[in-house]
Amino acid sequence: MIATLIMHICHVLLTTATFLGLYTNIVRSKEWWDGANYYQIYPRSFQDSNGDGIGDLNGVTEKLQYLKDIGFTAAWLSPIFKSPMVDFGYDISDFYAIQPEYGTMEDFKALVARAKQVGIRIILDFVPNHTSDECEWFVKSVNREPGYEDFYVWNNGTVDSNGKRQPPSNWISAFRYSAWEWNEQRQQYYLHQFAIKQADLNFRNPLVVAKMKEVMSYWLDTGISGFRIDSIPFLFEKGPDKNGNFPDEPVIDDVSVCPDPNDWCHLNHTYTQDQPESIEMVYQWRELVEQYRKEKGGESRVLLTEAYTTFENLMLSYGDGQRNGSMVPFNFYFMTNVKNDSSAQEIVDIIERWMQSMPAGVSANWVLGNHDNPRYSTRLGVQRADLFAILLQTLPGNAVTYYGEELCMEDGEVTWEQTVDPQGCNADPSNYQNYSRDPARTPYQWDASKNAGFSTADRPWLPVASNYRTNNALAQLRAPKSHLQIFMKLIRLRKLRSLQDGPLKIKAIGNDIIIYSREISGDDLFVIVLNLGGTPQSLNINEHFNMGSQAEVITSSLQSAYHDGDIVDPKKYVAEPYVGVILAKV
Ligand SMILES: *[C@@H]1O[C@H](CO)[C@@H](O)[C@H](O)[C@H]1NC(C)=O
Ligand SMILES: *[C@@H]1O[C@H](CO)[C@@H](O)[C@H](O)[C@H]1NC(C)=O
Ligand SMILES: *[C@@H]1O[C@H](CO)[C@@H](O)[C@H](O)[C@H]1NC(C)=O
Ligand SMILES: *[C@@H]1O[C@H](CO)[C@@H](O)[C@H](O)[C@H]1NC(C)=O
Ligand SMILES: *[C@@H]1O[C@H](CO)[C@@H](O)[C@H](O)[C@H]1NC(C)=O
Ligand SMILES: CC(=O)N[C@H]1CO[C@H](CO)[C@@H](O)[C@@H]1O
Ligand SMILES: [Ca+2]
Ligand SMILES: [Ca+2]
Repeated sequence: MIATLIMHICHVLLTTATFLGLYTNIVRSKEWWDGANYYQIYPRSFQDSNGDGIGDLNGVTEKLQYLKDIGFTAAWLSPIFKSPMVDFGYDISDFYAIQPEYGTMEDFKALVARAKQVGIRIILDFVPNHTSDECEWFVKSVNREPGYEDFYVWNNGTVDSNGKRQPPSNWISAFRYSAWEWNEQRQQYYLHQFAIKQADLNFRNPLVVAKMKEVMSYWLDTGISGFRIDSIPFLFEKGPDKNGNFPDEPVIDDVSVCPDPNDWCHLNHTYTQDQPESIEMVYQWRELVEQYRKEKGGESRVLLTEAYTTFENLMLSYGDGQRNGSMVPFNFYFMTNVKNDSSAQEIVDIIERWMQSMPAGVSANWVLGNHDNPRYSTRLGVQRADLFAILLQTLPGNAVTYYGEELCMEDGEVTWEQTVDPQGCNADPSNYQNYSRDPARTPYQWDASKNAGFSTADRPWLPVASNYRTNNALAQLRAPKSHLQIFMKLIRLRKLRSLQDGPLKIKAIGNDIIIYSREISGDDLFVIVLNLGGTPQSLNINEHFNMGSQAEVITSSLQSAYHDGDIVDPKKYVAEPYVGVILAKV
């Protein structure tokens, strides 16, 4: 099966190179991580190699060639470390060990070796904010072992007028309810910004900072190409005052937005999020990877950072003018603000704001999905999924793809009984669908066989989405035109000089049309036209970008009537409903 898949990919690669002249102008990028194509693998859902229903490292290893054939530069793996799995690996109990159900250290080494062979860089998820309460460090901290006493954020709490113990502050966990949990043994509360079993490390303790740097160096030594760092805004909380008290957070200004007092959104997180020290840590980690390269050689190691935060903080995580930070601060500004009903002008503004606000010498990045959000095919409409793939891949800088987006996978159906995500389980049967992240985590759809070829188990850990028989990788490789083939072409195009380095000129026409050009002087002129709306629109492209008398269709959305290689008159162009198209001046 795998062999046939790969054969099909080779076939596709040979037959899609219609615009041959273009492929000669491929530029060498400045650093490998600049202008790259990143792929997020959720290992639990990617490929199960041993039939236990859970994706694993050997499964990933098997599929590295497939990712390379699609054209990805690097893959980052959601956490693979030892964990009781209450938050599916974001609750690490041993930062130096592999979770047994995912494989062994030997399997991991084989994965890295195979990745080097095929030319895909491996990036690991680094989860510094918290550890599992089953982590040895936490157990030592509970026992107040020397060196570990203040590894976590501990506090006595208070006693109310009825003599009842109360948490130190009103802080709420991102997964609902108090962020403080009483520990009987130590007779103190500890802080957990996420699940009860995810105890926040105390980054105000230099021993913790040093320990986490040790963890990073350990994994860099295995030959990985960098880290994706989790939950930056949560690293630091406001420290206690001289009496050891933590301040309450104010309720949000407009309570009607989130009336539920147990819900995280009820409070204004002035003390538990976005403390300036958190970004300072990112700068220190950048220094670590730079220093590592100086000492050990090899190519540059990348940092990608995860932060749902203000626009200003996202820009600051690139660097503050004095110090460098993240190479790829995930552009969640794009992901959260591009909505199903966004107008063309709104999307253009979102893109331009990022482009114009970045500090000098860094590159943009574009993200539309991850394991915490509904898939963008579902969110923005499957009929527009290719259009958004075209947008993401033709903007300047780095593109980030969540597994399955290249197939336009949609959210799967997960019942209350099947849901396992703590954010879903902490809700109730009537509203878990508003919280559970499981629908975006269903298994990869490889082919039309049992469990979409993901697993031979009777019951995979999450059900496979019901449309897998028609929507899967193999079917898309065999079809004359498919989401995957469009996607592969986009990745190849992105390597061209005009799309790597050409400035972006972008504008909205009316409510629905986004039009932009990418061109570097002396090279190809590309014009991209996206029709967000459901009605066809005629336009004279030359009023915006002069394409002369003829333009070639390089690629377009699946449902488009245009074919790759068609020659069109730019003065009388018809933008079809929900269709994106890339044109090149002939
Ligand atoms: C916390 O409680 C313990 C035991 O009651 C007490 O010895 C300690 O002084 C308290 N710590 C603070 C900071 O109040
Ligand atoms: C949170 O508090 C800040 C000031 O401390 C205020 O400017 C902001 O509007 C508040 N946000 C919300 C959502 O209430
Ligand atoms: C930051 O990175 C730029 C290259 O992007 C480099 O020229 C500069 O020296 C770096 N600054 C520091 C403080 O490392
Ligand atoms: C997106 O908007 C269209 C109408 O423009 C609507 O038909 C569709 O249901 C919406 N999809 C979602 C996921 O909200
Ligand atoms: C789910 O969220 C939507 C949109 O925020 C809201 O309209 C709906 O009432 C919520 N449903 C439940 C069951 O909470
Ligand atoms: C996008 C992302 O990685 N989100 C993670 C942030 O951190 C929490 C806790 O570690 C996870 O639950 C999320 O999945
Ligand atoms: Ca398995
Ligand atoms: Ca924290």
